[in-house]
Amino acid sequence: MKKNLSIILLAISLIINMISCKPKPQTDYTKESRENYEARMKWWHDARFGMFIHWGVYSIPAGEYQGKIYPGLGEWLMNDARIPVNEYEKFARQFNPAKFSAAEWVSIAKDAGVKYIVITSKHHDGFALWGSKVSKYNIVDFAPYGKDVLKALSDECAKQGIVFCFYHSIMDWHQPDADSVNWAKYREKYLKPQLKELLTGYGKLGVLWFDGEWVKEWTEDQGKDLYNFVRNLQPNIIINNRVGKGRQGMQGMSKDTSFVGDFGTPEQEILSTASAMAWESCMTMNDTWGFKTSDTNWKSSETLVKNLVDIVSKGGNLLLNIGPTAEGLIPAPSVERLKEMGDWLKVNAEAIYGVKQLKNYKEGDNIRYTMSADGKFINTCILTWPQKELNIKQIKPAEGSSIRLIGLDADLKWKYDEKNGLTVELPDQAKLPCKYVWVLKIEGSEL
Ligand code: FHN
Repeated sequence: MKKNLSIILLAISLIINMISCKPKPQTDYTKESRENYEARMKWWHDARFGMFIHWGVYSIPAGEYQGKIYPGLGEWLMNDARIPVNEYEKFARQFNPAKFSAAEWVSIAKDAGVKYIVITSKHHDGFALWGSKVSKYNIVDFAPYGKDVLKALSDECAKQGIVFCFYHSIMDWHQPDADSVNWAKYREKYLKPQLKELLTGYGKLGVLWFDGEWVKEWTEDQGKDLYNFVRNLQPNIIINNRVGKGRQGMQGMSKDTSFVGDFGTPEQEILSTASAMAWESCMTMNDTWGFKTSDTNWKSSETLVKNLVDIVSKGGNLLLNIGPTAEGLIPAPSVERLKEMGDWLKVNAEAIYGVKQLKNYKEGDNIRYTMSADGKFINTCILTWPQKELNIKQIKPAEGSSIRLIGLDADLKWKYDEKNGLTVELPDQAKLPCKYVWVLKIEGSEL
């Protein structure tokens, strides 16, 4: 009797085991409803401003190899200087960013008004910034530093309320299997297992930002498969269009909606007009992504703020890059610019975060519009100060609307008629609340 009972119990436990070990059916997320897609994208649309971080072994040579400064991008040095894998590995052996502080990086981002951070978990050179079990070519096992910087950043982002995201290169200059003969093996035994580590070891991620998809081995079908692989591990994650083959060069938007990916990725460009597709411009502050000592061609803070305003008025996001040094420091010119952007955003936050797009997002070259989420207020962003008054034709103020310059506690005098439009008397320049791009908040509607 006792024996029979144990056999029955054993059989039950075997059945339970079989059921729980059965692979979970994979969902095809490329068939998601529009409603679901929009709900998933909401935080990202509201965020508007992200920080891109290109950091890796290339920050050691910083654009120079064997006494020669290479003209290309800092992070492309391995390719541009034709550095053999075993030679490049010597840089990895030295990677010891002793001054890296996750708390400081995230504070700088937070203070700049950034809402999400996208860091290169692996760039084209194949070096992993986390303690990967798939390959020893990583910051914990291969470099003297020996610590997982992604873990430190992910913990710090959670603490400071910043959404944490990864950039990941599909192509790989280090992995021997990443060639046309062994591509399937590289994809299944290396690329996906590494991604699984990232998607299961760092909490809830905001975005997976793929790149390096232009290699001939990569196909749209593989892109769709990878998209589903990622979303089956993190269903609410957002994935850029470089997961597939849709993007059209640096303009970055997908050829059409049949291509996989949640948003377009113009690179070093701002779309010339708004788009029905979600998009994010990724841009550098100088001319390189990865740190390069000789690159001092910094954009001014004014240009960066104007770019942000222009992008947001057209319904896009800005992903602004920093390239930290080999010591683990954010270059001083970047820190300075981020601080100035943060100062501007502290005053003008309501014109940027969570806003909606107008049908006509601009008026002439000097005005960009955004609209409050409830549709009640139009933010009129003035790019060049017009002195005494501003005349605009595309906005009709609500009767009795008080018109104010954001950051200045005073009602401005205005008049409106159908023929001449809206004329607002502007405050004295000495009283302005910021150094560039001023915003008039108008209760009213678009004509
Ligand atoms: O080759 C990369 C480059 O190094 C950098 O990462 C940029 C960022 O968008 N993307 C690639 C080129 O499209």
